[in-house]
Amino acid sequence: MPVQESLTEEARRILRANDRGGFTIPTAGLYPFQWLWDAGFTALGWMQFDEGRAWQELETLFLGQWPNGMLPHIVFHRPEPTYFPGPERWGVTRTPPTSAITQPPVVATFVRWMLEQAQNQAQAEAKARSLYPKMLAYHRWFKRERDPENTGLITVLHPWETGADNSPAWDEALARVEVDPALPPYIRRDTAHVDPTQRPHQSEYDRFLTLLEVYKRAGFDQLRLLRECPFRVASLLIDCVLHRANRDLLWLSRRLGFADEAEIEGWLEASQRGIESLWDEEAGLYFNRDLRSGAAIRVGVSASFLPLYAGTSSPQRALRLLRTLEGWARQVRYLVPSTDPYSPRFEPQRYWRGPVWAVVNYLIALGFADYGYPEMALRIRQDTLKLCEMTGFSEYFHPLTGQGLGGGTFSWTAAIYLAWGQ
Ligand code: 9YW
Repeated sequence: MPVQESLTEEARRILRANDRGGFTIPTAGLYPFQWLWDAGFTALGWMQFDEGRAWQELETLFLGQWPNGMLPHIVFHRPEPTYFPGPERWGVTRTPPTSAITQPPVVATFVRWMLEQAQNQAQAEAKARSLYPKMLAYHRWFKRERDPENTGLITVLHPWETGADNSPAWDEALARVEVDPALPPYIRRDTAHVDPTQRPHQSEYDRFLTLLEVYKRAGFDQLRLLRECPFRVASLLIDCVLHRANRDLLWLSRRLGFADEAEIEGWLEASQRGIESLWDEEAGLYFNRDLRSGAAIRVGVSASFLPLYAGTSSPQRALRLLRTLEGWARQVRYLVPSTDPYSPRFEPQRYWRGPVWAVVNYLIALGFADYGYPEMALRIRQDTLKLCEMTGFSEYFHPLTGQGLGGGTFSWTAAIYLAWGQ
């Protein structure tokens, strides 16, 4: 299915309109800052028509990196009252202000892809070389502060870190977080921009914000939070994205002549083991894990297919995943719903509880292609392009009707259209 010229133009127009000078906001009003994994996808979109601007997106993102290597999930480059919680609520006194948690670490993978496809190789190599030590510091932070016992799985401390905030996978773990009775009052901004039926519930939001108070009380000390944080999960999105990012960091290390191979290979061995321990033979899927109880979180989500993208699955498991997704495809019109459509928790219009997200589709399709299933990869690509063509570049889409949901004129959806159109 060829992409439409006029929509390619529209996608570029969206990136330009959301450009705030060096960083691209996901969408005006709802998300007026720079988000970590959005920046990766968006850079790939820029790469299709303005390489210099693409590299700048990542350079600007790293202005928010902490001295300990952590790359925060939001960089608040300049004040914007339309979003909550902003920098005051996070209480991080840095310039630029940032949040205190991270997000799926896609950057090293995008740097590799950008270097591979750059027309201007000299520029790309110089940029990749200057980003490399920062990415290495970030990945070292993950290992040192989020997997100090070398379990092969990263401990995630907030649903926002997973990128899939209100996924039903977090329901029980989040319900165990007792809402802080002294939680400072707040006014949500998200439901002023988007229909509340497409957004998380209030009870979830209270817990999201309670966790911020927990971090502040712990002085953002990660090792202390590994013991004390009431929300601790292993997230397939984080682990699989990090595994692939480490493979790509290893590739970059070799390509650019750095000497960190042994260290990165050690991480990969551990995460290979960790991710494969999340396999569930009966369900034919990978499940997230609750690290407080140690139990598998037995609800299928779109991230359940990401070990293909990571490259950790065996061919047998890959075939089971294919069959599982074919089953899901009988229940919905557009792939890939963010929650198993057979699950009683499936809500086709609510955020990460059912709708289709273009960025996750991109990763899942790559995984199926890597394992020798080009038909499934093509089906996912075609569904994604069709959704954009039918209803525009929405934040997410209804998997039964194709309706565009959440915010409109969304940067990472436009970026995927550009990247997939090539
Ligand atoms: C929030 C920006 C972000 C994404 C997340 C998505 C949502 C809400 O929007 O987060 O308030 O941070 O869940 O994955 O990066 O697009």
